[in-house]
Amino acid sequence: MSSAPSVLLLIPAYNEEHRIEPVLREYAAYFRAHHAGRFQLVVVLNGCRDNTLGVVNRVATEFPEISALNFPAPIGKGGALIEGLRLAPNTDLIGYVDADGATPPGAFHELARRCAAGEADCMIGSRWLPGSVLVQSQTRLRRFVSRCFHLIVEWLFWLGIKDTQCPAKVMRRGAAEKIHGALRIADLAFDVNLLVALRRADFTVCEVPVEWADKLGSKVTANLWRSALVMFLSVVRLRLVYSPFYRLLAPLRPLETWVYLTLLRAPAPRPGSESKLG
Ligand SMILES: Nc1nc2c(ncn2[C@@H]2O[C@H](COP(=O)(O)OP(=O)(O)O)[C@@H](O)[C@H]2O)c(=O)[nH]1
Ligand SMILES: [Mg+2]
Repeated sequence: MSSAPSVLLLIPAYNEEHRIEPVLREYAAYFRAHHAGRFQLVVVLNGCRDNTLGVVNRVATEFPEISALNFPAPIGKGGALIEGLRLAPNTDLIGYVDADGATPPGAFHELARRCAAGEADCMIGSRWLPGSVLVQSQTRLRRFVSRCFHLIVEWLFWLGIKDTQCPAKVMRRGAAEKIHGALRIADLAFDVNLLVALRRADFTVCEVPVEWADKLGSKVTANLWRSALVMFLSVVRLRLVYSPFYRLLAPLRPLETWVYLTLLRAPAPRPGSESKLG
């Protein structure tokens, strides 16, 4: 890869009209000043009930490297990233961060730089490794729930990754293209789906300490118990997807969709062909 790879940054966004504008401006300005290769920033929205799309389009008139992909259906953060990752063939590196600016552009750029240098096929930020800089950490309860989730994920998948949920990840085009068919989880457990798919396809994942500043207005913290339950169900589901019994459970799929959509008001997992799993 050349010394200045093209970078495509996805930002999933749901009702972010109050948080996203400074983040878009900071990222665009930073990459103009510090990155010699092509930089594209694509905000992937779905079902927003506010003016997030208007805000993104307004900033995009000043920064043509910014654009929006809007899906009216409630496809969830994971669903939005699955759609966004379809753009991988247009770039060398593709990654994502949250719309709230918790990951500063310099921290994301560092992940991209190390990925381009060949350190790993996918570089991920971690708030739980020594050396991470937490300008503002999450609430105590959120951190406790996060650690319980981590233990469950570790018990189910043995990933050896301390912070699967840090939304600062970047990977090589080839890795994103190869594992795209194995991405199913539309809710916030999407990151686990991504990491398991990468590992199963023998791509290398490297976790590095990251700079992080937690922001007010988190939708996860506002619905912590429901989000935690949905994520728990999704990782158990993912474990089953990779088990030999999964096909036997096919008749239960309509029930599963009903539980997600109606009972939990969460995006249902996306259907996929089992043969595409890594
Ligand atoms: N497209 C899309 N983005 C979402 C959805 N839910 C959350 N997000 C985005 O996912 C990111 C993480 O949400 P956030 O509230 O910051 O959660 P936290 O950082 O984990 O506390 C933000 O950029 C949200 O706008 C969704 O249903 N659809
Ligand atoms: Mg966030």
